[in-house]
Amino acid sequence: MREIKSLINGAPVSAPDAHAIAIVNPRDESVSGTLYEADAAEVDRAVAAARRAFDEGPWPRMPVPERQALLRAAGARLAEHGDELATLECDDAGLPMHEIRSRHVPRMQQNFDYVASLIGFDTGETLEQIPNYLTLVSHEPAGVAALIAPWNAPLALASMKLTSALCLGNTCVLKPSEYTPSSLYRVVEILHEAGLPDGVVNLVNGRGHVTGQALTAHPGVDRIAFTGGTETGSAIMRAAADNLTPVMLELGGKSANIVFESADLDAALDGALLGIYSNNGQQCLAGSRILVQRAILDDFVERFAERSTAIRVGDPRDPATEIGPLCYREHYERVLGFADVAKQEGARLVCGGERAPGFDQGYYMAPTAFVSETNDSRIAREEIFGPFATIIPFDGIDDAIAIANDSDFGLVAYAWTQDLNTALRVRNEIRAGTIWINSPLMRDLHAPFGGYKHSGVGRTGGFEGVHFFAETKTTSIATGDLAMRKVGDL
Ligand code: TXE
Repeated sequence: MREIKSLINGAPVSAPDAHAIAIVNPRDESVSGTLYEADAAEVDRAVAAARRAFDEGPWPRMPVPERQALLRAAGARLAEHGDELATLECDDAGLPMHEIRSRHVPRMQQNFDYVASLIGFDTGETLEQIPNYLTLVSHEPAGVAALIAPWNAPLALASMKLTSALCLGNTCVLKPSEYTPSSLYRVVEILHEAGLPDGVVNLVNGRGHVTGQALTAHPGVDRIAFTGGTETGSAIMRAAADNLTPVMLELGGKSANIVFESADLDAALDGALLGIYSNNGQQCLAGSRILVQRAILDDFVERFAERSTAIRVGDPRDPATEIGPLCYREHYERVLGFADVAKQEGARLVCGGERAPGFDQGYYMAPTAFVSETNDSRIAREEIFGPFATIIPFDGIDDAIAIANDSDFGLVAYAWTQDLNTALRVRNEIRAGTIWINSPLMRDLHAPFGGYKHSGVGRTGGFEGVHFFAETKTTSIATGDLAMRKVGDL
């Protein structure tokens, strides 16, 4: 049985009377360990450790080439532990093991390598256009970062936050989701084994309203980066407001995946299936509203149903599994509950809508799709965050763009068409942070990623993501004798 505590200055810590939470494996509902929750006092110790490492420790003062080498070494060491980390994550999150191993673990290493390269180019600016002045613009680490990670892809998402914060010399306190603490606990241990100085990465564990709230309201925190639900995002912004702590929020989505009649329909079908069902359907960038041009609707729906019902739902450790169990019971019940909502709303069942057949235990859901004639239904408006597609017919490009934009969210949009003008109109007129044309789920680490509207605040990735964790300093130096205006000189 695993024991998950806080890791402060590299050492496991927990109060004798800490609230204990069972860590449940969604595959069979067995208990695999215990999480000892950090209360406000323990969070305070973690922030103090990060503060000391920032104010006095070697990390922010380390020459860039040395910090680059340490980041690369840490990424490589984590990758060496890829099987171990993937197993821990699979057991907590229910994600297919082979997906974690082949996609999330390499992504984690790429995050370390990428920021190590990036900071080599963060050389500042020299401005010389105003005579007799030399002005320097430089970036300094902001201080202590609070990093709050979700449960749907802990290794891939938390490592992006960690690396963006660490690379400039910040220190941090990481709080994983209480449902998936195990892989990130091991990550923090491995970072210490790789030589990261004590206090640079501290870890606290616990529920959002206890540990998360204490961390985000803490006056010693200089930046907060969060990935999770939209309501939690606003709670965090409120908690940060008293201290005026800048926040970066990566929130939910209800993204349109638009299939035009001008599409390569085989590719569009593959892309639509991947867009909604990969990562067990639990991803912010899911193409969860599949908008299909009416002329091809019947054919598309028939083929979508055929492929969805053939998807292998099962034990996430089995290499043949394409969709594993959902992450935790309340979430599974909520996703399943949307099938009833859909029926009450008069949507047409295409496939699924029920627990996956053949399982007595575990949070397995059959790949599900409904056709909703309207974009005003709850299944078209709310983020469901599971293997649940809402298919919506449209008549022409104006209609498609209007439906796509008629959402509180604006994270991504996908469009499938062979017509250049259609693609460009989608690109220009859809209000979303990322647009994928004839392409599923592609993420270039150089490119900022984030949402319009309720999908988020700020961007991760590239300089924009890294500079969230920086203060920008401007220094002006007089380079010659200045004819200064004299005051009080009678
Ligand atoms: O996430 P929460 P939940 C969406 C998805 C899902 C819904 C709810 O629609 O159905 O959110 O999921 C911490 N102060 N996404 O409730 O609560 C929490 O402990 C500080 C989208 O499980 O947002 C965890 O570490 N922290 C998504 C993290 O926030 C708080 C990923 C995320 O959990 C807190 C996950 C508080 N007051 C869910 N309350 C995405 N964008 O990819 C909670 N937390």
